[in-house]
Amino acid sequence: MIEKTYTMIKPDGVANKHIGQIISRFENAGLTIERMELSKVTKKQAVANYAEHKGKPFYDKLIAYVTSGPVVKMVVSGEGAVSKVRQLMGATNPKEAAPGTIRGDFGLVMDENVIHGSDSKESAKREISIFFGK
Ligand code: IDP
Ligand code: MG
Repeated sequence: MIEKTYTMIKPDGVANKHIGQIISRFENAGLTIERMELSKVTKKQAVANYAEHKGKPFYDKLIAYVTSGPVVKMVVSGEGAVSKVRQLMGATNPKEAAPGTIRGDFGLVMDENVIHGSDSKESAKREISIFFGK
């Protein structure tokens, strides 16, 4: 079934000039870029997006990092888009992410791991509305 997901190239991915290669990977995987915006994440958006992590030891650093510079916010669609994007991203920790995945190839450390992608259809719906409105 065709579905939508939210994905975002994080500040390190933009700063290290990986935008083009990441978008190419999505398109080569048959996914469609539906919406795209280069801008900063507001504090409010960051807090809403990462609500599930509030109180964890890395939370404050995560919010500071994700709001630190421009990101590329995207809505991507396609067959199984949520899991396809998660597969292309690779494991959360770049040190454990397989070669050939976005985090495996472009990431260095857990704190700055290149890309975000919704983890379920429900998260996707919520996150699309946080970043692009209803
Ligand atoms: P995900 O991005 O692969 O879905 P989550 O567990 O949802 O991973 O964590 C959200 C983000 O929080 C991660 O992408 C990473 O930037 C950061 N993060 C998660 N766990 C840690 C940690 O143990 N140390 C530092 N940062 C972390
Ligand atoms: Mg997550």
